[in-house]
Parts: sequence; C-alpha cells; structure tokens
Amino acid sequence: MGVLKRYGANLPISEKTPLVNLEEGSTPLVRLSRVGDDLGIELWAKLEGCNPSGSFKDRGMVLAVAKALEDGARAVVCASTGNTSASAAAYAAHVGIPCYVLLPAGKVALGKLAQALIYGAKVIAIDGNFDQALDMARSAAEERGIAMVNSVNPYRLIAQKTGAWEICEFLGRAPDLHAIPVGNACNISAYWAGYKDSKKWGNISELPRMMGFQAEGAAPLVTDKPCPNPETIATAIRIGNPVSADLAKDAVRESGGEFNSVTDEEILEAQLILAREGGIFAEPASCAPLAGLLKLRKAKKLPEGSKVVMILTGNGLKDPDTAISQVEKPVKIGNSLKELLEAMV
Ligand code: AN7
Repeated sequence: MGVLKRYGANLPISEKTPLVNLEEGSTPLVRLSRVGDDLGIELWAKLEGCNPSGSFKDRGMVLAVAKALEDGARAVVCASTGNTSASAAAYAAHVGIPCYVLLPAGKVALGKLAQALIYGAKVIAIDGNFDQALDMARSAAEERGIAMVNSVNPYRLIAQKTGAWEICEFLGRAPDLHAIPVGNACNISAYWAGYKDSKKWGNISELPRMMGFQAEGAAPLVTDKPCPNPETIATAIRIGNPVSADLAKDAVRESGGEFNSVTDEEILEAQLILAREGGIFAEPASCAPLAGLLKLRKAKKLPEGSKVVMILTGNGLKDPDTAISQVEKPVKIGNSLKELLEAMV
C-alpha cells in the first residue's frame, strides 16, 4: 500500500504532505533453506529489489520527494552511485518535477543509467568519484535553491526505518543478526533506528546485532579512515567517505555487531550461490552480506542455528554486465533436433 500510507502514523507527515505513492515497501522476506543449511543458520532475505525502481532507495525517496513538494520545491538534485538516481528520477517523474542527477562517469551499472535516462532525469556524468559528485551536488542545490534528495536529506533515513519495522512485524521478533551492505552507511543506521523503534513499541524484546559488510577496496568503516580512491566491482558501494559513518559506528557498537570486508571475488561467488541455490538475482553490492556470512562461517564465527536476515538492497537486473561476465555463455546450435539433443547435456 506504499510506505506513506502503511506507516504514515509513525512518519513526519501532516495533512499538508502529498501522499506520494509508487507502492514501495512491503517487500518479501524469503526463507533461503538451501543456502541457510549450508551455513548452519536460519537465513532470510529481504528482497528490496522488488521495490518500484528496483532498490531499497524508494522507501526513503518517497518521503524525501513528498516533503520537497510540501515545501514548494521546483526540482530535486542528487549525486549517486546509481540507485539513488534511479529512485529520485522515478519519483520526480511521478510527481512531475525536474530531476538532476550527478554520476561518476563510467562507474554506474547499465540498468541504473538506463533508468535515470528513461525516467527523464537530466543526467550529468562527472569526471570524479561519488564522494566528489556529492560535494558538487550539495553546492549546486544551495546555489539553485532546489531540494537535495541524497541521504543527507533527513527524511530519507527516517522512512528507510520502515524496512526494520516490516521485518519485526513479519517475524514477530528481530533476527539475531542483521547483515547489510554498507556504502554511505545510511541504510544500516536507518535499520538500527528502526529496530530500536520496534523495541520501544513492544513489537520485539531483543535487538539484533548489526553486521555491516563493505567491499575490500572501499572499506572506510573497516579500516576506520576515509578511503580516497575507492574501487570495487560492486559500484553501488564504491564510496570512500560515508555520510553516516558516525551513526553507523554507533549502531555497530551499541548492538555488539561488527564491520567486515569482503573481496570482489567473494562478492561474485556469493552472487552465484544466491542465484543458483536461492533462486534470487541480486546486484553485486547486495551480495556483500552473503559473502560476509560465508567468510564468518569459514572462520567459525557464525553462531550455529542463529536467525539471520540479510538485506538484498538492489535487483540483479540493474547490473547485467557483471553477471554475464562471470557465467558460461549460451550454447549455440543450428536448428536440428539432433544438435539440440546433443546440446542438452
Ligand atoms: C544496492 O545510489 O549510495 O550504506 O548513490 O545502491 O545506505 O549507502 C547506493 C548505495 C547498498 C549502500 N546496496 O547503502 C547511491 C548509493 C545498494 C546500493 C548500498 C547502496 P548505504
């Protein structure tokens, strides 16, 4: 029913706030028995790729755009590694205002670029990384007096808490471990705040341990210092100076969790396992948590039998190039039955 309608009573909206709605949120929470059994845990996956623009960003974007409209904004602007721009462009189109998008040139997955363009955003590719694009977008927003819908916008984090509320309602408790990819560190911070809300409301009695996973080449929260030249195949989390670093550190410390990093190889291996043993296609960044769980299991640091929720933040179709580059190609034959039967081995 859309985040603003389902959770409006717990979000900062009034009768003056337009109820923008692309039916975001209420995403499936799926039990992955095959993968979970191999890990010795009860594994659940929250399919955020089922949101209208294919990522978790829609949860926060709907409120950010609704509040921008309420405040009389004429346009929105954001910097993005891809998903924020797809989401902003979708909501801006839906409500009928212009959207400006700044992307690191050549480092955005094909599907995300296609989305921003087809939704009609003004897409500007900069010669620099996400962190630089964010600085530029901030200055441009100020200069032009238009609404900035990056996660520096407080409404984004507030509405992203709905993911945690949904998990607690669905399971009737919190998981033991919450595993999530970390880029700008906003989603992990929002989930932690959301779980704390659920506890305050009496929906759960125990809080989960927050496990944040970064790519090894872009792991400022693991090394505890900014990473000036982030590099990873998981371009969504190719971020060196996370906006919500402090909130995320608090979440991990308060919950008794940890930050950990995984290599690009481990991410790609996890993507294959998720697809072939879970039947779910998630983009590389979203596979960092499974890669991390596999790593913890190998190190005998994954508590046997624990209930684990991992957030699959983005749909696999957003990055077809990376997926195709690591699997066998289609078998080519002529048009005879004989050739077909030979090929069906
Ligand atoms: C699929 O779109 O930062 O730690 O500009 O697209 O809250 O940043 C995307 C981030 C995880 C990390 N998974 O979340 C952007 C952007 C996917 C993502 C993250 C992103 P945060």
